[in-house]
Amino acid sequence: MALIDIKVPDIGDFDEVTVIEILVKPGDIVKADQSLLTVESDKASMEIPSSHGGVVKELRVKLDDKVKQGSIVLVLEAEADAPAVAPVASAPTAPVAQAAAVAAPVAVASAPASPAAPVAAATPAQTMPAHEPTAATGQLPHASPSVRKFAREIGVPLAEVKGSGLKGRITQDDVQGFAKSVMAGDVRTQAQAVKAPVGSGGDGAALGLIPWPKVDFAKFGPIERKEMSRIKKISGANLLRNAIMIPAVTNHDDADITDLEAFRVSTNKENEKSGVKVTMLAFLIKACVAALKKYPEFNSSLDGDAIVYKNYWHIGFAADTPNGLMVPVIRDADQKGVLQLSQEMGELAKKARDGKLGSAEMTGATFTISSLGGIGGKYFMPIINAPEVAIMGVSKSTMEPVWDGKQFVPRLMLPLSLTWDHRVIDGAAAARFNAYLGQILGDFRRVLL
Ligand code: CAO
Repeated sequence: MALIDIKVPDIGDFDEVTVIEILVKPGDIVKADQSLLTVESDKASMEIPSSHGGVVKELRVKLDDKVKQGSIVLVLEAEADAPAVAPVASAPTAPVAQAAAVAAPVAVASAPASPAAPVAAATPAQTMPAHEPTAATGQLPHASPSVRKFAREIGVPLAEVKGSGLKGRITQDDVQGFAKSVMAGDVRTQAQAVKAPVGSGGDGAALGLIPWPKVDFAKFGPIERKEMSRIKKISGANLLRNAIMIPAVTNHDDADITDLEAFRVSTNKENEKSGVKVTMLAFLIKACVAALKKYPEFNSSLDGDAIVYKNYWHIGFAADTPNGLMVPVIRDADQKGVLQLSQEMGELAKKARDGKLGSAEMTGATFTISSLGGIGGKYFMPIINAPEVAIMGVSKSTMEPVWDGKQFVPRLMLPLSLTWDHRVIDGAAAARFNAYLGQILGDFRRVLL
């Protein structure tokens, strides 16, 4: 029987990696391709498999040793006539691994498990991918590929598991323990916390937050308890997810709608008998469509690493109903005039209030407008309606003194609040979008340009 040196194979772009886990000991019988140790760079971890089957005679590395390609890991008494195999390690989970196509068949790094990350099968053409942290903490959870695989298989989000091993390393027992506590209801995963809004049963523990305050309100005065409507529960869960997951920024601006409001009032006088009242919101929809066409990233959605630009303009508008907030959608708003938009909005808002909106009338929006103008207030920060990437909040217009270069003149100013997803849109684009929208509202003939 031959003694064989088992060496570190090609480890991609990394010069040196650290031994963080030794999975075998002298005397162990190993099979070809079985993992012998786990090594880690500052970016990822991977397992070093055995190129032969046999008995481990001598370990040549210890924990925390630095090794590189060609370093001898251990000496193996190989099985008689056992053929060597090209060492290929466990499957990665990061999408980035699919893009890596390097010729050498080597160990493949594991990336943090994420529910969103598609599982890619290991292929000999893959090499160690650069790590892209997808965990909510932004930290790469320390765990061996076998533990990652196990966590993936039973659906445990590794980023939320606390490691009990060396330097906080997550072991299989930690994963099992986490799964048990979720089943027992002691712990909520982030996905569960998002499904149930914090405050309505969610305790935020999975987000590392202190518990939601539990107060016996009756101790301080008389109370009345009412269950939330179904719509409120559903919209609450969606709003919470969108508020947590989207890096959102709001830009405030004012638009001069003095002339537009005068035109709206006179149009309504002329059309009194038609029964259709032209609303400011209909003009806003039309103006927003023009701005969306000029700045298409506002009419897009994120899909993994890609941005999907939509060549249709379906505009959602927030409607206040007795049962809670609803967002009916006006389809193909670019193809409709202000009169038709006003009429459709009136019909959809009535349906929303009567609880008669069909699901087709609430889906497919590419951008949303939330108008509180009929009620009051000055600026607010609307929450983006995912998977859209922007939303326009409109407040009540007021007469204000505006400097025209020579004097202050009374102008009707409309407060605009544009919230946008910073992953897709930059602040400069948001400022331009608002400025352009302001120009259109200031002189609606620009829509024709
Ligand atoms: N500034 C000043 N006045 C405004 C205005 C504005 N920006 N927008 C509307 N108004 C006026 C209208 O001209 C109307 O006045 P008149 O009756 O004198 O003509 C009055 O306010 C009422 O308007 P409206 O609210 O009936 O009509 P609308 O087209 O502005 O809005 C709808 C329709 C469905 C959006 C609205 O009824 C609604 O539900 N708004 C609430 C939306 C909401 O809740 N958003 C927040 C979501 S986040 O929780």
